[in-house]
Amino acid sequence: MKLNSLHKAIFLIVPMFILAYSAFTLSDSHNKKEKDPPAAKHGSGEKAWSKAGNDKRFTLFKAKLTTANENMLGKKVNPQTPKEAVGFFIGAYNNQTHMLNFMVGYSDLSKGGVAMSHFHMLCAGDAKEPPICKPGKPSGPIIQTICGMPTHPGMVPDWPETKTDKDKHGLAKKCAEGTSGYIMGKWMVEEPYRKGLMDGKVFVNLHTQLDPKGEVSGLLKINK
Ligand SMILES: [Cu+2]
Repeated sequence: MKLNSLHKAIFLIVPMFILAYSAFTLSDSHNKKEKDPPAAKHGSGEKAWSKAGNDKRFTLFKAKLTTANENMLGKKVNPQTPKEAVGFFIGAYNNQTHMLNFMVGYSDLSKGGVAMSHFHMLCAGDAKEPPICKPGKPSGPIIQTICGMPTHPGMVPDWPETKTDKDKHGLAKKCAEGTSGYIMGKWMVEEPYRKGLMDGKVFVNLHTQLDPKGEVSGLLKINK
């Protein structure tokens, strides 16, 4: 089965990236206390994953990105979108430095692959949310570009006005080419979004030419 082999590939590859990223994050000069070598430095990817999961300095996140999730905000994918379109997100968030090291894998997207990708906030519209959320109105504004950017005005109507042009260029300037692939990056999560991240309100959205509003998306959930 195509999907099964994708799952296997992703779950074999991902722990190795986590391993590499954990080491990277631990050596982060933001926190001088962290002089110990990363616990996950030796051993297999599986061990690295489970050890990172036990490490209190990290919160691990996972998400499955699907076309069905695009209905979250009343969006509908194009009927021509491949039925097999799917993606995964996996990330290690350093609770001390607030750096989220991540990988987004995807498969069988529509022609052209990822045009742009962002972290969005799922806003209920209640008064207790970050200023980027519109009071009294559910919305899903971009809080950080992963790759690409809106290619023309109005393509992403919720673009935050508070962001600078520099921020708009995102964590990776260009999205990876192809209908299947992966994007890696790291995001220093700003204070207003940290609670939302922990509360499972941040989602990743992959936009394509066929589905400019989003083809697959998924909420980041803490891996327990
Ligand atoms: Cu987006």
